[in-house]
Amino acid sequence: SNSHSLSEEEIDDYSDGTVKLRNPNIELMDQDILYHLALGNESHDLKEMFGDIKFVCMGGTPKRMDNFAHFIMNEIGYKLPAGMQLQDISAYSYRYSMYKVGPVLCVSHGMGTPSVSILMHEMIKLMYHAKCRDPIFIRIGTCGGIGIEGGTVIITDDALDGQLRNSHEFTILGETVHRPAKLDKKLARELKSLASADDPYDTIIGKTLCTNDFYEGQGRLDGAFCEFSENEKMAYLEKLREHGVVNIEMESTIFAALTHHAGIKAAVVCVAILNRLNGDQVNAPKEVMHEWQQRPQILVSRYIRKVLAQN
Ligand code: R2B
Ligand code: URA
Repeated sequence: SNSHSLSEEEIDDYSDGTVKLRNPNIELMDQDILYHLALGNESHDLKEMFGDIKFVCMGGTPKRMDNFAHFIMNEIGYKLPAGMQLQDISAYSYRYSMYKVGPVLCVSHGMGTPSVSILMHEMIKLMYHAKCRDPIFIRIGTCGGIGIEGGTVIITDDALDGQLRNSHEFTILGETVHRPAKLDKKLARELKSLASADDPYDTIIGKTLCTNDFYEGQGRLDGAFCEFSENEKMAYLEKLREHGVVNIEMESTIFAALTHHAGIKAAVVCVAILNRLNGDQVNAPKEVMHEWQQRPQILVSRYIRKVLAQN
């Protein structure tokens, strides 16, 4: 047998692209129930159901992911068997919703870090059980722009926590643990390259601030509570801007940290639904909002089509 252990790079070279779990307990269990997805490796043939997944797209709301599933079905020309409708695979979890369109899995993740964290554990285990090869995870979301107009598409290059650290802070057995919130820079640049000069909006790359709250946590004056002045709020947003932060949302660090920890390539693409330098209330008309929310989907669809055309 080998006298030296393999370096991480060597393991990568020999790996078949399947997702490895950094948890020795799972393979010793006689069954693994993915409770919040209403799936399990004994109750379902996960390899048969999900083994061909190449792209996992996540967004906050069930409706947006249902919408994305139908959109991407049309974009990649995927046909359901005659008489079939897209089914919410996780309907009986009553937590998240999940739609499969050929190699694309569309999943809702709810709002904020805890909701995304639970989902990521189960999605990464799902990739493992299903023996998916080199799946790519992409979050398509909404955000507040900082000096960036509503309707602008923003690709995250670095996800920062509320203290501007490029990591996600976990509390595990009562101890604080930091994991790097790293996204795939090459994937971010590739997504950016798919923006078209003909798009009637801008697509930019920048740093994203991830907070644990929408109101006080994002420096809003319009929550149920506010104990800072408008000047203090504006000074804070200005400080963020000087730091290169272009948008604020609530999931990027956990999404980046857990995909990176699992060795999965990931990207975050959000549309700004307001410019926080102009206010706090989200007041764009619903038709405008609907059109804006399709923009990250259009970019991700171009990417998926490009990759599928190469294979
Ligand atoms: C963006 O929008 C939600 C808050 O309105 C939150 O999930 C986020 O990151
Ligand atoms: N999502 C956020 O987290 N913040 C905003 O301002 C808008 C959407």
